[in-house]
Amino acid sequence: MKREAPTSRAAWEQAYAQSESALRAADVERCADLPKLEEVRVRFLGRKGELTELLKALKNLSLDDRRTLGPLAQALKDSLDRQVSARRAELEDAYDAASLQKDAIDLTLPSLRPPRGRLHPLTTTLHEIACIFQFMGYSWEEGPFIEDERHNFSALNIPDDHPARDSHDTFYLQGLPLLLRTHTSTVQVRVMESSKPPLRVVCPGRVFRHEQIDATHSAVFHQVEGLVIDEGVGFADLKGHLQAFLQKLLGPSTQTRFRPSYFPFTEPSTEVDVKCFFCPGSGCPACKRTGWIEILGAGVVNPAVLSAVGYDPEKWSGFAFGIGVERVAMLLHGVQDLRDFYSNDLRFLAQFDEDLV
Ligand code: 2NM
Repeated sequence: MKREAPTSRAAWEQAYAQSESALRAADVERCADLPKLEEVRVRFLGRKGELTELLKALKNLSLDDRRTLGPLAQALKDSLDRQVSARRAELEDAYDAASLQKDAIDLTLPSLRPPRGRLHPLTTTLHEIACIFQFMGYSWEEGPFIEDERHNFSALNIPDDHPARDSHDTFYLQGLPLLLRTHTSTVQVRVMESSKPPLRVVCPGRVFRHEQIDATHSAVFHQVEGLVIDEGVGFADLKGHLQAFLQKLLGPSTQTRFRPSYFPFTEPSTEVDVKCFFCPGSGCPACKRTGWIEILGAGVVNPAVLSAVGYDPEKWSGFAFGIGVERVAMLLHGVQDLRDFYSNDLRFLAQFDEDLV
C-alpha cells in the first residue's frame, strides 16, 4: 500500500508513528526465518521502503523541523539496521547448526583400513617344505610345466607300457609329442642332464594328472621332490635326511616308519609314515585307525635313471623323494576337502594368515 509522501510536519509525524508501530508489530527480533526478515527489511529500508521514504520526505519540511525530526528518523533506521543484522546472524547460525547436525561427518574419525592380501595356504606349505631342505643344503630348482615323454617317463625308467603313460592318467597336448608333467622329477632329470654330480636339489612346483576329482584328488596339485647324488650315498642317508626334515616340519618328537614300496625310478623304494598327531596312536579317522599317517614316498635312485642321464652308476649313487603339498597342508591345517584350496572362497582363505619363514 503506497503512502503519499508527507509534505507537512504533522503528516510526517503521523507517517513516522505509523511506521514505528508497524515496525514494532513486525517484531524483527523474533522474525521466524531469513525470507521473512528480508521482506521486513525491504518494506522499511529498501529503495522505496517506508523509512527511506520518510528520510527523503524530510526535504519537504522546514530547516527547524528537519533538525528535530531528522535524527529521530535516522535513529529509527539505525536501530532497525542493527536489529536486522543481529537477527540475520542468529538465523544463519541456527541454519548452519541444523545442517551440520543433518549431514554430520566426523572428520576426526580414522579412515577404514584397506583390505590386506595374504599368502595362500598352499604357497606357505610349499615354501615351508622347500625351505627346510634349503637349510639342509639343497638348492631350489624349477622347470617347465609342458614336457616331453623322455623327461617325464623314459629317463625315469618308466616303461613304455606303464599305465601312468596312458591318456587316462596323463594330459597330452593334442597332436604334439608333449604332455603336462605328472611330477617334478622332470626338473631333476634336467638338472642331472645339465650339471655334474655331486648335487642336492629340491624341485617344488605344480603337476598335472588326469584324475577323478574328489576330497583327496585334484587334476592340478603341487609337489616338492628332492634328489641327492654323491659318492657312497645310500638308504641310511635317505633315512637321516627325511627324519631330520619331518622333525623340523612336525616337531622334534615326531616318530617315523619306513615301509617297503615300489617306484620304477628307485630301488629300494619306501613310503614314509609319521605317528598320528591327531590321536595318541590309538586310531582316528585321520590315520584311518592305523595310528600312522603316510606323508611321502622315497627311495635309492635306480641305476637305470643314473645311466639315462649319463652318470656312471658305479661311481655315483643317490636317493630321491616326493612330497604332496596339498596332503601336508590338509594335515597341518585340519582341512578335510582339498577342493577348498581351489574354491577361492575368502571365508576359507581368510583363516590362513601366515608369513613365509
Ligand atoms: C617319489 C618317490 C620316490 C623321485 C625320483 C626322482 C629321480 F628323478 F631322481 F629319479 N625324483 N623323484 C621319487 C622317488 C619321487 O615321489 C613319491
